[in-house]
Amino acid sequence: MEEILRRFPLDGKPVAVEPITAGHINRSYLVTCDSGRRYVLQRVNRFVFHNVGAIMENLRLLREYLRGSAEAPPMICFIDTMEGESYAEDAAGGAWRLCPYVEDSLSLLRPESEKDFAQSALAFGRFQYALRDFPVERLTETIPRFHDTPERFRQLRAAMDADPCGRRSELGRELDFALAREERAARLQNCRERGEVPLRVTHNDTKMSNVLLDAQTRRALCVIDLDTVMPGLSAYDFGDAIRAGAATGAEDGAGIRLNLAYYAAFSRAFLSACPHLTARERELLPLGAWTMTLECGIRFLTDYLSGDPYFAIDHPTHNLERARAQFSLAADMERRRDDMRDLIIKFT
Ligand code: GN1
Ligand code: MG
Repeated sequence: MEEILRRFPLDGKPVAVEPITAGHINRSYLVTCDSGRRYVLQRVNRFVFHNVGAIMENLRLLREYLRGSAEAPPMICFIDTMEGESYAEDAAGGAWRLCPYVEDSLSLLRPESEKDFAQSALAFGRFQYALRDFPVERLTETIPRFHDTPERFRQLRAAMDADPCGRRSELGRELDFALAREERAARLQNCRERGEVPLRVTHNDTKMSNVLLDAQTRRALCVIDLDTVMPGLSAYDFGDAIRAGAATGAEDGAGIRLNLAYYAAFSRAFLSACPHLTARERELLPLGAWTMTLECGIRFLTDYLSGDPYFAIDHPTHNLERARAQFSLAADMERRRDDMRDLIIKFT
């Protein structure tokens, strides 16, 4: 890592490097220099992101666009290498990038109050609003068909057929649950394909931990983890945030349900930050929450069947527990469908 750090223009000499454990995909480290300056060094997961250059180019385009806009939310800037590259490659083909650590900030795994969660809604909502006129076709899809739920079902079926670890036989109930919902789970994608809703610049990974809060005031400072910023639907960002934050427990927690008060707090703030959404987009937000939850469960289940090549796990059945938790949350959303719809109407 010393070798890699030498390639970046640091303010001082690095004296400590500690792993940051949040996040299932990239590996991140907190770097402290003798000057007191701190940085985040990150190794991008190339199994997940095949084209690191495209990610960095997307970020450059967004930054350039937002620089000129008064209402623009702040964005973290990566620091170019000494050779002027946006990331450094190591001998093993690893891709490393560096950004300043935002001092006095917090990244919460889950919201600790309705206020925290509403702050994340404002941050993601403002991000989407500030980019409402950005020409989406200029962005590269860093992971093609990322929230194409029917495609996620195809990947699940392929994993069921291949069954490389012999885990399929353990999964009766989980597979039944998912497959029984395949048709409804395709609705959002169908709306996209029929052009019922506009393609927006979306973040696509809107968990609470991807917003930095001011440690004192707990107001949102900025959104982070912009690797999956791509053309998408507003319902993806609303939906994934609800999936991750409006649950009664952790992402892998047994029997989690929908926290309706958190759902309400998020909806109110998100709608206030996104006055540009069309009536049809607003109508699809609850379906987005359910679809993102089911889809995430399917992705965890597919990874479990495949021997866990994608998501970092803490123990062998972790992805299975995550999938079960997401399905439990999706089932509860089915029971709360009317409430979810009514709250969107109320805050419109
Ligand atoms: C991954 O890397 P991280 O933790 O921000 C994943 C998201 C999932 C999330 C589930 C690129 O996000 O799509 O919703 O885990 N990111 C990617 O916690 O696949
Ligand atoms: Mg991410």
